Amino acid sequence: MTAIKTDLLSSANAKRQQDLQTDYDSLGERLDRRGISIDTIKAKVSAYGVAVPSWGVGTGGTRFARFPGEGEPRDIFDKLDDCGVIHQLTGATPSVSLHIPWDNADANDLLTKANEHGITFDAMNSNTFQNQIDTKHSYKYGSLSHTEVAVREQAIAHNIDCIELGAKLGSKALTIWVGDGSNFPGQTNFTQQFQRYLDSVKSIYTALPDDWRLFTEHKMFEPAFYSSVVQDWGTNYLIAKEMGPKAYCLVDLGHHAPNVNIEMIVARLIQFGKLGGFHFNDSKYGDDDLDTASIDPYRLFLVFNELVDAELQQLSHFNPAHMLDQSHNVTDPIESLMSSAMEVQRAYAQALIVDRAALAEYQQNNDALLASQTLKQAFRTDVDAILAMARLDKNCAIDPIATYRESGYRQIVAKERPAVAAGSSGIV
Ligand SMILES: [Mn+2]
Repeated sequence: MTAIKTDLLSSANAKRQQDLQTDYDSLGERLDRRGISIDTIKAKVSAYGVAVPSWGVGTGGTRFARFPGEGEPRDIFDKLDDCGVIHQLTGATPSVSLHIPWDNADANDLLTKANEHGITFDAMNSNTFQNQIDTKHSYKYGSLSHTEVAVREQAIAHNIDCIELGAKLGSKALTIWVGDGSNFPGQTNFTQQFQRYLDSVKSIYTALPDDWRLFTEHKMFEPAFYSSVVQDWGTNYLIAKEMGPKAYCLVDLGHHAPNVNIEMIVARLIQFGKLGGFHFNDSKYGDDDLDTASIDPYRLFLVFNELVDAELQQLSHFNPAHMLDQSHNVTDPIESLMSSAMEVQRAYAQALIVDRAALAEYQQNNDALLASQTLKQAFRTDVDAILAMARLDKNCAIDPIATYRESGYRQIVAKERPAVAAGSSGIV
């Protein structure tokens, strides 16, 4: 199934193609002077993909309220349709990450729908941070680290269910989501709580197929506000280390205190073979779940600078999973996700054109100013034409957001999908 009509896409591209060619040739000439082949960069960008979270295509919200948009997806099949549009127009999001039980459905039905859109399934995400209709025990006081064994066993069993469904879908990773922590000093014994968590994760790890990876994600706060059981990258690294070679750390850009040097955390995890991947988003104050690169595109570029450096070294165990994880409270989620996927590609392209030989020499000679300027030169380069040409080559949209608006997709699905009540908050 093609969600956006191909003749509409072709005519939208035809209007923009001549200008794009001029911009691409001009950038190619400038990069050539720096010894960089624009076509090589384009090929790498073209092969790059970032996974879309199924929950991202619904409107998010805060603890205050959620304001659903028109044509909200009603179930996982609507969500996969929306994900299909994002990939059709950007060519940058070949896979979708499911969250269970929100997205529970028959594996064959899920595969059929994904195949219609030419997309695959990325990491499976478990949910033991809220009670579900069929959960016997409550997660109010935690899940994998709960004081009661029955709650822990229920949470472990849920994670194993996620692996079993994922195995049928071709997924190769499980990301464990927990809300465990505490809200008051003294509420929990830090050591015992973490030990219970480790023991539970070990049970999940043991059930993991040999060709799967286990991802854990650190988060400084929320939903627990005094302490989180996996509060920082140090604890996250300890988990991966304790579990074994299939366990890796995820870095969610929003899960750090303001001003934390995230690119350095990334470098440390790469150095010790434990970088599992990313949840891309941005933040201004805390875990705001803002659109990727909407606040600090330079930080995203600096993260990719570390990734490209590792890619060039061809390190073993370096195969990070890339996913968007953000909350769209005031925008059309499809537009935000397309824009964010392109921002991630932009940071990658900019990092690819860093003059690494020059950088290494400036570092060796302690030339701080020119080392910094070398990164800035790449960051300041407008690589739009590279991304757009990579899209055009794949029959995607030169301008995905304009084409999406011209298609009227949102208005069409708004008629097919009746509005849902704005009851629940949209924490993601
Ligand atoms: Mn996340």
